[in-house]
Amino acid sequence: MKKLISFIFLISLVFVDSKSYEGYQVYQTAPLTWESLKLIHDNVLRNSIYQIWNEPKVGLPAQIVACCQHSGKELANLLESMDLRPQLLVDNIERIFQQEREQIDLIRKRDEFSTSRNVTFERFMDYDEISLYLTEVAATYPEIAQLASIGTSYEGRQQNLLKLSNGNGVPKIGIFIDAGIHAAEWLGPSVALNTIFQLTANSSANQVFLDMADWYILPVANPDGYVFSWTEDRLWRKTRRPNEGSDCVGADPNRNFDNHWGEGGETDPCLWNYPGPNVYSEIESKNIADYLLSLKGDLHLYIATHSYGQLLLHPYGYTTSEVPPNYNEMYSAANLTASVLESVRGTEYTFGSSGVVLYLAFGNTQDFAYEAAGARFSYTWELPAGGPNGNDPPATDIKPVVEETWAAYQALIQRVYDTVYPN
Ligand code: 0X9
Ligand code: ZN
Repeated sequence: MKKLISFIFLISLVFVDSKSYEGYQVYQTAPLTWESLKLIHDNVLRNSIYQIWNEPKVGLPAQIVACCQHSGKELANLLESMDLRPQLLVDNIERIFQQEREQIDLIRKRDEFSTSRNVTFERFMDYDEISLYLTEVAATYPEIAQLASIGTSYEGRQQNLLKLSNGNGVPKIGIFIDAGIHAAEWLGPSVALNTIFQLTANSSANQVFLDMADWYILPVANPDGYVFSWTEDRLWRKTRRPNEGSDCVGADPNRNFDNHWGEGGETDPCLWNYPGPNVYSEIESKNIADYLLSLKGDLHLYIATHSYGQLLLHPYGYTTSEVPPNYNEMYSAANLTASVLESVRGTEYTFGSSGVVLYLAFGNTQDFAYEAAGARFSYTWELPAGGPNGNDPPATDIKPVVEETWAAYQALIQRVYDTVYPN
């Protein structure tokens, strides 16, 4: 009983004192064109009083956060002046986060200690729970699973990576999957954890994918940011390194890689996509880069897991005036993957070169893995959204998403394998 009480006390501590989004609103625009996307970038997102709810994408409505009613009205007027027909989508973000927290607490209480060393897809898992699960997998399946840290974060947390390999001598492809580089995107780690679950606890059904591939899975690429998004600010995206001369903390680790770094010209640390003061100012990005480079020659498929947008993006992200040499290969594999995703339960993904489908992004992991680490197939995988909530879906949607994603992985991996080892 004493144990139970201290456990309940502990979990209630997790959510104490976090930033409140009471009164924060989300405005949604009409679907964007190239012109209006540019207007949004130049006139709205460059103003750090507005926050992004999701990244604006051509063909989709933009969703922008303002606090609170007063600047909500100003935002609405600004969007109106751009002819973007703003509508109030969420009138109090805190209510959504409140429900999410209650749901997590409820399931934790229901499961008490029983699942503390297990994985769950009924709710999101925090950093410690994920670390514990990875340790447990490595201990339970020592013949195929190895836990390693690729390095230490700014605040001293491990970037835990699970390597899965049966080393049976059949030629293999190398697959690297990361998630959680953007802290607030909680759905990504769940997908990474399901991949681990499928290849271990469910290995009899999935044997073939261990025969075909060595897997390197990094479920929480940005641990400090991830912890901060659980304890302090649910919408936190970046790392947690303080910036000299600014109150704004961190940089976008997905803009900090040594591949066309900083060409977007963002120098304000308060921006959502601030690339940092220099290449690899963020130790988390440097650790990932070093690990990817160590796989060079053995790396065939790279997947950066993000949420959200239902997009399968491949290089280049830094230019629209050129396509990569094996564009057709990557495009066609994305096409196949999207068709499987649709076949499971109708989820429609858009696919193509990142810079064309989405927007230019410099110094990102997908271009780095492709150009510097030699991944023949390299994708940014933007998972589905949470309906009108935007952002991450309610916990009840985690299962269907991880399931459809696993089905799609199977087709993609077979395709990559057949391309690398034809006949
Ligand atoms: O902006 C990003 O880093 C990714 N989108 S997110 O909404 N998860 O932040 C997309 C990166 C993909 N690459 C390019 N757009 N070039
Ligand atoms: Zn992201």
